[in-house]
Amino acid sequence: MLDLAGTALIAVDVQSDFLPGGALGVPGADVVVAPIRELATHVNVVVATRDFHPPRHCSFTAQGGPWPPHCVIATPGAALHPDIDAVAHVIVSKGTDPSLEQYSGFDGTGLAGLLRARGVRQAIIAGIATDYCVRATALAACAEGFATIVVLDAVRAVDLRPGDGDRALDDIRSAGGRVCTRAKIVGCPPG
Ligand code: VGL
Ligand code: ZN
Repeated sequence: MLDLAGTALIAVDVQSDFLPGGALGVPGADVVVAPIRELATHVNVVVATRDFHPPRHCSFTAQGGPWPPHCVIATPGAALHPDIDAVAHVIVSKGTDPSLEQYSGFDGTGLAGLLRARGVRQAIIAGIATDYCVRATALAACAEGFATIVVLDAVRAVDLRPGDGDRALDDIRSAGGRVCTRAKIVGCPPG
């Protein structure tokens, strides 16, 4: 059981388009929902980030980017999973500027200041995808000075190249973050 005083849970991009069946569906990613819901009951602040793109975002293949269109504003694919929406105190949108990619929930969103203003010193990070937005958000949390913990059993990777997810976790550890199971964080089996 970790000391969870002054802790925020950041649920990264648990959205229809990143869940199985979505435009950029990550296999098995729906497993993140239950542990996130459970962790949400132990922390002071729950943040949900969402990828929230205009129709011709620079990350889309038609614009020369690497991804099919996904998480387009005002489409069902952009919707947060309802169970995550239900527990979030703060929703942070990113990737809303057509010409900017923002994998990190801290990138230009004011999230670090918002968390500090609420007395947060520690960030527990979970969600999708380990090798993109979870990685970027966790590295930024470390750089902003938050004690950072990624929940091993509440993240899933795209793994475009095999091992990308594991390498992302190594990068987070190298930056001073920790990677722990949900049970290790809250010290008990799921309720
Ligand atoms: C993400 C690819 C493109 C993510 C966002 O949330 O990890 N991945 N846009
Ligand atoms: Zn995106």
